[in-house]
Amino acid sequence: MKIKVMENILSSNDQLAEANREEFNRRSITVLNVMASPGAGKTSVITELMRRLDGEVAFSVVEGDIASAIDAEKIEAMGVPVLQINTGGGCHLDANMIREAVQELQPPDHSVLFIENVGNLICPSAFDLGETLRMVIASVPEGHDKPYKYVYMFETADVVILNKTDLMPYINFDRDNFIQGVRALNEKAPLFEVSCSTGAGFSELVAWLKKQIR
Ligand SMILES: Nc1nc2c(ncn2[C@@H]2O[C@H](COP(=O)(O)OP(=O)(O)OP(=O)(O)O)[C@@H](O)[C@H]2O)c(=O)[nH]1
Ligand SMILES: [Mg+2]
Repeated sequence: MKIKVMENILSSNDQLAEANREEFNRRSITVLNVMASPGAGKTSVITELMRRLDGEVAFSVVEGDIASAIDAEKIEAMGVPVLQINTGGGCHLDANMIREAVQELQPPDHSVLFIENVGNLICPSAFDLGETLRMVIASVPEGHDKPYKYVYMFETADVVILNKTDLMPYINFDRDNFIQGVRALNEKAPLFEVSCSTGAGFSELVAWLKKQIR
């Protein structure tokens, strides 16, 4: 019975996600669903990308957290339109939340919308939001084994980012093993190794993002 309920929830979410996707396509809005563990660097990567592309394209951001507006305040301080969703305990965003958020935010045509999902590597991957691209961020302190454990997250990624590479000298992180784990699940997604602290790897990531903008 429980499985049936879950199937119904997912299929109604898929319908709403498809409607979101149609609207994003019609209005040429590039939507990135940013997913990662708590603290892996979702907000840091989003803010660094927006800083580097400042003036080249319009941005808006939806922030998903169980509680607080800490991340939304950081985005607001940059002068970027932002809407915070508090899920009140829910471990992921869903397509209906994004539909309502977009009605309120009204991102302009040809803009980029970042959706920072709730921090975890499990639930967010099961819920299509209607995004253009799924961005999955792993970070060095979490360890190289994450792709082997959180398979669906890495399997369905359109781009994988390894953040906090500046910490590589201090942490027992097997880079080759991490890359092998990602590639065993996902041959296509580009993989960028970056550091929000030093800026390493960002010029390549920015060049990739520019090519995705519609
Ligand atoms: N050393 C180092 N620290 C980083 C890097 N990127 C982010 N951090 C730090 O890691 C911490 C978490 O970064 P956030 O960007 O807030 O991570 P998040 O994934 O948005 O976190 P939640 O929204 O709480 O899930 C902050 O203290 C950042 O300053 C990096 O490349 N190197
Ligand atoms: Mg954050």
